[in-house]
Amino acid sequence: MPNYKELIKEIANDLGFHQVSFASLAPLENKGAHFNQWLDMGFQGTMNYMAREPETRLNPALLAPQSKSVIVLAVNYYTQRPEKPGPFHGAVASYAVGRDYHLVIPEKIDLLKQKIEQLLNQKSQSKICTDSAPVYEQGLSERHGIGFSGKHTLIIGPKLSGSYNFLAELFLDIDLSKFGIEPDGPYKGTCGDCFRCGTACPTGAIQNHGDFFVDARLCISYQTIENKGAIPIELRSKLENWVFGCDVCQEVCPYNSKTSSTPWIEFEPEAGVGHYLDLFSMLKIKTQSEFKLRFAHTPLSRPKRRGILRNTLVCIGNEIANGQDDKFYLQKLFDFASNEAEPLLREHAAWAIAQSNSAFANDLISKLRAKEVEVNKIN
Ligand code: B12
Ligand code: SF4
Ligand code: SF4
Repeated sequence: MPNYKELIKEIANDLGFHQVSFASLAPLENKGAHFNQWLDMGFQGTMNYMAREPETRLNPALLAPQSKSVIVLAVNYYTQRPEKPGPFHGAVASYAVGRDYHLVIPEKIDLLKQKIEQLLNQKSQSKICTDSAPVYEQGLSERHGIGFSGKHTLIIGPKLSGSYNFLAELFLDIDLSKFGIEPDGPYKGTCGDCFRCGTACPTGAIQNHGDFFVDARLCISYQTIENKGAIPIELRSKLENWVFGCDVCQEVCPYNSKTSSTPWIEFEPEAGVGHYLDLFSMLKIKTQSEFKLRFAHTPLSRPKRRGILRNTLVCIGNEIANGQDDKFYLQKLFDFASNEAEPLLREHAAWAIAQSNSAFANDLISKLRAKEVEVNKIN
């Protein structure tokens, strides 16, 4: 019999997936306690979907009951971050600079599926997941050799392929064991004594409670992407310049020091929003439909206009706090706050103005108070 495992790995590698593992559908029993501890500590915040269907998350067979096999894949999304173009530019996390991976990855996996069907001469019902279903993607990846879990909780691949990777799964109703394909074992890697990610994290989100966890409520990625309400006042300055997501724990990781660039043009900055957003130009987007036109094909569509403009105002406020408080910028914020219909955005704009101690800023704040705009000044 041909070595089907190697042949399928070669096909997937040629498509750009640098890590390919054959996984078992058996429950992730050893991960149950860890996952439940994370939920018990409330670290999921308002991501209620994380508490739904815990049985499915820990038992991949329940997700696609007709499946007999699952292939786990990793693809690199990294492109080098250029210097910040100037003041009032907010940083977009690397995973989001190009086209939305929820759109790109399934297309590529569908190609892989067709090629597998040709190779095995067998049609298959399939299910493709990438951050889109209750699958414990990191647990599955860890158990079957995609990489090991770093203290920042992300999967780090072998041979310095690092952590700037998306994870994805192809569930098939073909019994691959009939083709001599058995599940892959774990890859053994370790962080050793390193805790650079935890030390560098601006908010202390990476925590050791016996196991390492991320308290999502403190994570800038959660606050800028998943949180639908106000950014907590005490976290606003910690967002610094991150307008969408955060890469700090990955930037400092030694396993990312030799990361190469993504093999797919879809993940290059030209295919999406790029590494930085011009913050004041974001404030010109007046409606959700205008926002959708510009961002629908990118991961930034998730928090909608309301979420992205809220983040934008926090980043502007942080630059103002760092001395960029010319009257010109403060006046622009005032005009925005005076004309914006959304109370959440008016409050964040007032907060941004209040980061300046100038007499001009104080005057604008008084005017906003007179217009009954909520003002939170403290940091
Ligand atoms: C919820 C979620 C979030 C939440 C919570 C993150 C978290 N760490 O729990 C928030 C919104 C904060 C988030 C942020 C990000 N996310 Co996210 N997220 C998810 C999601 C949907 C579930 C993750 C999960 O199950 N969390 C629950 C907790 C309990 O799991 P865990 O703690 O990570 O468990 C592992 C470790 O703790 C570790 N572990 C356990 N014990 C011990 C002990 C030791 C000693 C060590 C070292 C490790 C260790 O083993 C566990 C299994 O691997 C997955 C997609 C999916 N369906 O799985 C994507 C996913 C994890 N996210 C992803 C990405 C890219 C990100 C960001 C980098 C995006 C960004 N740049 O802003 C950040 C990274 C922040 C971080 N350091 O985690 C990728 C990660 C790819 C990879 N290489 O691992 C995923 C897999 C999506 C995908 N399909 O590619 N995310
Ligand atoms: S993404 Fe940023 S805030 Fe979240 S754990 Fe990593 S460094 Fe901390
Ligand atoms: S920075 Fe250090 S501790 Fe954190 S994931 Fe990388 S190797 Fe592990």
